[in-house]
Amino acid sequence: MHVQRDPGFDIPAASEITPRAVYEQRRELLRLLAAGGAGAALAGWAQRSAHAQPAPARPNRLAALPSTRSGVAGAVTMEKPTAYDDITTYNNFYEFGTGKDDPSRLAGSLKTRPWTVSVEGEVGKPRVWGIEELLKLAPMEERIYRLRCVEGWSMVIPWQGWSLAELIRRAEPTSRAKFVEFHTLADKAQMPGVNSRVLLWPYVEGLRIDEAMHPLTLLAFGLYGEVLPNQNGAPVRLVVPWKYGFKSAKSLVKIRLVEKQPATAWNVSAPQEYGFYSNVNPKVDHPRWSQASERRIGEDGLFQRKRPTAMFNGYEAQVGPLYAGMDLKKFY
Ligand SMILES: Nc1nc2c(c(=O)[nH]1)N[C@H]1C(S)=C(S)[C@@H](COP(=O)(O)O)O[C@H]1N2
Ligand SMILES: [Mo]
Repeated sequence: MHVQRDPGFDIPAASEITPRAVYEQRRELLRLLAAGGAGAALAGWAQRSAHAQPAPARPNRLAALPSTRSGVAGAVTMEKPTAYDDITTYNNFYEFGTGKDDPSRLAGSLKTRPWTVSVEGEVGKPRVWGIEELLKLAPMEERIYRLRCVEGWSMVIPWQGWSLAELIRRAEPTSRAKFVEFHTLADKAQMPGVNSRVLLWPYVEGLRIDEAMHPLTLLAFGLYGEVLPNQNGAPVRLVVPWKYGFKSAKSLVKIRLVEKQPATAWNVSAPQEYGFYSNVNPKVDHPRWSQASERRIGEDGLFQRKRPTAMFNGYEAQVGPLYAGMDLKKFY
């Protein structure tokens, strides 16, 4: 028999499969049902399960962003989500500096209202969307994705968002639209890192159109049931779970459909290190870092073993067909 399993993780302990909050919600539901009034109990249950992964209570909570679990194949990993504190204090967001704690210390200066995202280029219906319009464009889904950084670490992040395809479809791409370019904000007044020359600003990323239209490609507005903290790319960012983290551009302002493969910020800065595709691939090493295994943030005890990295970050069943027949050593 062929046993299907998520290749991205070793079988987790039972305590990892059911996060405590979800387990306790279930217990509460059973208790309410036993006490009678099943209708009211179920209504309350449905509402609460809109936050399957609640953010921890703390003084400065961000606005709630309710969502329901995604039905997209592969969108919810069974792996234990990384702690909210780790996800929001260990960041790469070079517009605020290159240190891991720079974004959480300095991104408070980012103004996320008003905010617009322009969808343009090879489309029949170009349009500038206000952030409030985007928040209502499609039902918010909870997706729990692995994120693998090319530097050799990974996290599991519960996002709120919807498939980027929803937005692209509404723009009506022309037959010449072969790639999608993502431009992020580069404002020296709000972003101290933009004064440095580490990268060519603005930060630009790109996908092939079929990658951009894949249901797993996410436009994210929140994490842990709240709007995105600035350091994670507020108010809206891309998340492409089968590619290295740098493809998931933060604080998007422009989405441009184009005919030719775009030049991307990382590919321009170091072409031997960062290819256009940048699919997670344990068999193709980065010149400075092995990609065969990874360190899970929050698990870094002295004796913590490294986890093996899975092909396409564990999303091979869903996205493998996009690359049928391609030499992934050449198209890295
Ligand atoms: N605009 C912008 N987006 C960015 C980056 C950046 O420096 N600027 N860093 C990327 C990298 S290298 C990673 S690993 C992820 C990290 O996302 P996180 O901080 O939400 O975990 O964001 C990506 N998106
Ligand atoms: Mo990264």
